[in-house]
Amino acid sequence: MYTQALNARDAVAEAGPEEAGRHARFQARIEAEERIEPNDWMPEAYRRTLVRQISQHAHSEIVGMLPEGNWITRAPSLKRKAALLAKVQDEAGHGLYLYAAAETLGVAREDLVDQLLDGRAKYSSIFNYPTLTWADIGAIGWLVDGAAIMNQIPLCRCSYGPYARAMIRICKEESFHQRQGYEIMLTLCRGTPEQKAMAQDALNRWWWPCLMMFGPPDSESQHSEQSARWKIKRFSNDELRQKFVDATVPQGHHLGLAFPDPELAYDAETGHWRFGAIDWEEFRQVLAGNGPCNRQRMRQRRDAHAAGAWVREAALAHAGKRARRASAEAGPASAAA
Ligand code: BYC
Repeated sequence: MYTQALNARDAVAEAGPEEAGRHARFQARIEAEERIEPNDWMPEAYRRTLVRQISQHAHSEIVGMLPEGNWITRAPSLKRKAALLAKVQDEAGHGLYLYAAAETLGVAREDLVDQLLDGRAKYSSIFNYPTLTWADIGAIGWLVDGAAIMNQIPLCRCSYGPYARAMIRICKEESFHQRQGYEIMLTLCRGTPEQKAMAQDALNRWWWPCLMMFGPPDSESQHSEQSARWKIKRFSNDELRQKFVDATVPQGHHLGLAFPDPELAYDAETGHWRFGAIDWEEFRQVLAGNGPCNRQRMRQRRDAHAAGAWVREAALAHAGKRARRASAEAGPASAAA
């Protein structure tokens, strides 16, 4: 546990007084709530942590397009199809802002994408579950985007400037996604008994995986302590999970749905909803590549990447041509300057 934190501290202790002074000044800036910007000095471990988290976040947005993309051609009306298309496009945009934020840390987007495609980088466990009915699109918006917002609002105050600024726009769009999902659930719950049963079935299947989105319990979270010290994380995995449960249970009851957890109960003393034990073995299996859809998702991403190769080549050739034309037009004057 906390090996990364110990290693980071040991490395500083061994590095001598000058290095230790730099680390102390960096930590003082963090404590003073200053934003760290790309050209500022930062500990290598801070940079690595951000590259890991931001790139995995970007991959999640990109892989996250697949379960919903599955329903674009089968949305029940033109209005629903247009909203779903726009949501999936927003997710592509979020992936791009996040890759751009990661690039400010000196990594190449191509390398990050390779890490996803060859299985070295993780993406959110939640996107390895199937979307079996239209109600799953409602449940994803309501629950998955709801969980994402809970996790991401504090990231708007993350100590690293480019990540924090990207999150502000992402959160605005995610809250619209959450509302469109809840509205789908509301429509189904006010519809026929079959539609309500479909909504209930979606809640039954998505509830527990959504609680896993927040990551392992605090007692097993390797990165939390150091990330909290660096103010990358403002709340622990368990704190955010509890906030999500507290916010979501009344919303489910308003829909007239039951949560698939016999132990779910309101604790008047603490003001929180208590919930049953999470199946962490299922989480470990999904992270190990053995979830219901891991192989399908990675196959689809690899195929899409290969199919898009000509677009990337054409865009690079076009950019090269424009750059050559601009430098020819600028002519010798620009060379002299
Ligand atoms: N799935 O020490 P911990 C979205 C990994 S996209 C997979 O607690 P940390 C959306 C973790 O990476 C949602 N892996 O880590 C898109 C670490 O492994 P590595 C994505 C997980 O970083 C489209 C190990 O477990 N959101 O919202 O302190 C449509 C130990 O964990 C998961 C983000 O990425 C998981 N669920 O905390 C709709 C938010 N949980 O890296 C919606 C940004 C943990 O050492 N990320 N792991 O190999 C974070 O806030 C943090 O990285 C986490 C984990 C809370 C996720």
